[in-house]
Amino acid sequence: MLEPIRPEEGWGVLHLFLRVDHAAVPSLAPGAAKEFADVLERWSERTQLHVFSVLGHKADVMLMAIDADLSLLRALQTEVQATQAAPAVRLTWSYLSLTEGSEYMQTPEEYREYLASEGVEGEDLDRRVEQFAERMTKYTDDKLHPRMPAWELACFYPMSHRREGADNWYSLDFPERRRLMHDHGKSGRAYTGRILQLVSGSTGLDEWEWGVTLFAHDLADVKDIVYTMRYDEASARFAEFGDFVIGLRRSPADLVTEIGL
Ligand code: 76R
Repeated sequence: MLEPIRPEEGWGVLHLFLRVDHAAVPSLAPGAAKEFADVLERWSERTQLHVFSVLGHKADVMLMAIDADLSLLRALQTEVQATQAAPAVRLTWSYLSLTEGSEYMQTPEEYREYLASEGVEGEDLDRRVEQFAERMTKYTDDKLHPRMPAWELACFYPMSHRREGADNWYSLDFPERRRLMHDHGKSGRAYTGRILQLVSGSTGLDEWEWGVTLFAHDLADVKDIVYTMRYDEASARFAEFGDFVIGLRRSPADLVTEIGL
């Protein structure tokens, strides 16, 4: 393995989309499907790898790999493509992003001012600010170093913020952007326990500005949150979306059967 390449901040998030060429399957070597499944199994132990089979024509397989080391993600990409199943497995799309914290969260200093304005003072004030700071540190750590649980469904789509006339996100001032993201967060929190989102940044890395991966137990919740958020000002005025891909979580062994390898 080559030297690790680790971004100063954030982990790499690599989505790989594979398609099966069924015409090539009959001439694969006998152990090809098993080798492909074994590679996914082995990588699941080595990194955070989420394996999905995909509904629709955009792909047959979606792999989502999250790791601090970009060399490792690159090695995974090679191994997935270089099994004996290679003649029937095409990498048709991919998406690269990095995990990131949020620039819009309240700082401990702001929280202190807010509490003081509510009449909190002395040791009580210090204690509450300290607790808040600890929560924020944990929050940022969770954002930068996510451990995504094995929920049954995934929805992936890339998005950007619009830059058009009056609807230019990047010419809004900071307080306005923060207000919009605050409202967005509030509407998102109504889905706690039903939707888990990983929004990873891809400005300068891929064609859109973020990759959005939603994990869910129920596909109706995916439809519901994306629909509801369209009405949030942050999305209604400022969001543009790419293709949507829906995946069903599978073990590597079930995956190869389901995709007909
Ligand atoms: O994590 C937090 O709770 C803090 C509030 C928050 C931020 C800063 C938050 C909450 N998001 C933030 C940032 Mn989000 N998010 C999306 C999409 O389909 C669409 O309309 C948009 C795609 C969804 C579905 C979603 C869900 N979010 C962002 C950003 C970065 C903006 C920037 O930096 O300029 C984008 C692009 C984005 C997009 N968001 C939440 C959710 C959900 C469910 C939450 C609540 C999470 C929770 O439980 O706390």
